[in-house]
Amino acid sequence: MAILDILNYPDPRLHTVAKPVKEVDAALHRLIDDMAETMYAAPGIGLAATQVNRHIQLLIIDTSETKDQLQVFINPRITSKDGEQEYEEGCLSVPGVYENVTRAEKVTVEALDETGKLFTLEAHGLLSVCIQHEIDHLLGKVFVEYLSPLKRSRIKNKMLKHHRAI
Ligand code: GNR
Ligand code: NI
Repeated sequence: MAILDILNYPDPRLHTVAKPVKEVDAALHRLIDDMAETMYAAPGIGLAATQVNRHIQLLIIDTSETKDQLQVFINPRITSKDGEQEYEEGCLSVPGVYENVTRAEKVTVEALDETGKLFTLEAHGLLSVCIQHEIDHLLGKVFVEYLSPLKRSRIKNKMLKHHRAI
């Protein structure tokens, strides 16, 4: 296993639209393992392939307290959305920034699991937020794009300054 580099906002590669996964093979399993190690080490509760500069429709999530309930979503599709909730979101690609975002309260998602089997999941609360946040990454969208232009430009400047300091 290996820890992968995570792209930082405003890296333009974060706006790449991911392509569907064609085959669930050994190379994909290796990427899933590496992404899991990267997510747990960060630590984070979700990671999209986009964030590690792999532009395929793959995301992983573990919202459990025990950090032993990895959920793998390949070629995910949201088939229904219901209600609204506001949640203070963070992102491994925008370190140190936490802002409220309003999203659907409930989502139904269809995806393939790590064995290539289709499953359907109804998610609420944090899991629902996380699924929507990760699917946005696959569409090339970062959560700061839901904020006002002023907030977003302040975050962009903060990130660029931080980068220069290294
Ligand atoms: O670790 C993460 N925490 C989090 C908190 C609130 C809403 C969404 C998230 S996802 C984030 C990891 C990440 O950046 N995934 O793309
Ligand atoms: Ni994120």
